Amino acid sequence: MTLVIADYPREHVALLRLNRPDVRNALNPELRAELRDEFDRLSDDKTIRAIIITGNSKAFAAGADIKGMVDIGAGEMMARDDERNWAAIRNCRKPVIAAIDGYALGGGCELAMHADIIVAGESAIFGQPEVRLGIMPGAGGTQRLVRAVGKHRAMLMLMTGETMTAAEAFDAGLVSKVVERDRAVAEAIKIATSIAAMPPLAVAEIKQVLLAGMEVNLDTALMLERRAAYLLFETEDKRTAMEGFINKNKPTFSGS
Ligand code: DAK
Repeated sequence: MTLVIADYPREHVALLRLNRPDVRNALNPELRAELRDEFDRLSDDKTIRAIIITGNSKAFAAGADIKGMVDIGAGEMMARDDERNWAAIRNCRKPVIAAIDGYALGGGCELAMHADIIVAGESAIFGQPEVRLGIMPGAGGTQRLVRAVGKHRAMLMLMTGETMTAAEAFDAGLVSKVVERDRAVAEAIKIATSIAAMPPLAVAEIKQVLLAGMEVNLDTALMLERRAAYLLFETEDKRTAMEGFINKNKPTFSGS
C-alpha cells in the first residue's frame, strides 16, 4: 500500500496525503521513508512551487507508531535514523503548508510544526502526549512548540499531554488560519495556489531568512534580511513584477 499519496490539485502545487487511515496515520518508519522520498523528489522538481501535507478528516497523524516502539530501545531508535526523514522536510526550500483535520498528536504535531503555514479545520486537535507514554518529543516538539506558543502554554501541554483545539491553537499562535471542519485542504490549496503565483525566488528567500533569522540575534537577522533583499533586485522576476505593477498587467514569473 502506498503510505503517502501524491496529487497535483493545481499547477505548481503538490499535495501529499498520509495514508494509514486504520491507525490514525500513525507514523511508522515506512511511511516516514516514503514522506522523505516525496520531499526529496518535490524539492528537485522545478515545476513545483508549494507543497501541502495532509491526512484525513479523523487524523492528520496520531504520532509515531506506538506498536512499533513498545519493544525497542535507544540503540534501535538511533539506528532508525529518523532524523534524515525529518531533515528532508526541514531543509525543503519550497513553502510547505500543513492542512489539518482531526488529530495532530506527538510526531503528528511535530510534523505539522515542520510546515511553514498551518491551516486547521475546526475539528483539529493538537498535542504532545508523549509524556503519557513515558517518553518525550524527539523531533522538535519541545523546541518548536515553545517558539510557537511560549513557555507556559508549551510546558503545560508537554508535561500533562493536554491538547489544544484548533481555535485555541490559533489564539496561541500555533496555527495560521482556522476554517470550517473538513475545509482545511481546500483552504491550503487556495493558499498554495496564491503562493505559487508569486515570484519563486522571493518566496524562497523569505522562507530561508525568516527561519534562519529566528536562530540568531536581531542585528544579524536584519543583516541577513537586507542581503537577501538586495539579491532579489538582481532577479528577472523583480523586473517582471514591477513592470507588471506599472503597466497594470498581471505578470507570470519564471523563477529566475
Ligand atoms: N500508534 C499506533 N497506533 C495508533 C496510534 C499510534 N500513535 N494512534 C492510534 N492508533 C490506532 C489505535 O491503536 C487503533 O487501532 P486498533 O485498535 O483499531 O487496531 C486505531 O488507531 C484507532 O484508534 P482509536 O480507537 O484510539 O481511535 P480514537 O478516534 O478513539 O482516538 C486518538 C484517536 C488519536 C486520540 C488515539 O488513538 C490516541 O490517543 N492515539 C495515540 C496518540 C499518541 O499518544 N501519540 C503520541 C505517540 S508517541 C523521537 C521522535 C519522535 C517521537 C519519539 C521519539 N526520537 C527522535 C527519539 C514521537 C513520539 C510519538 O509521537
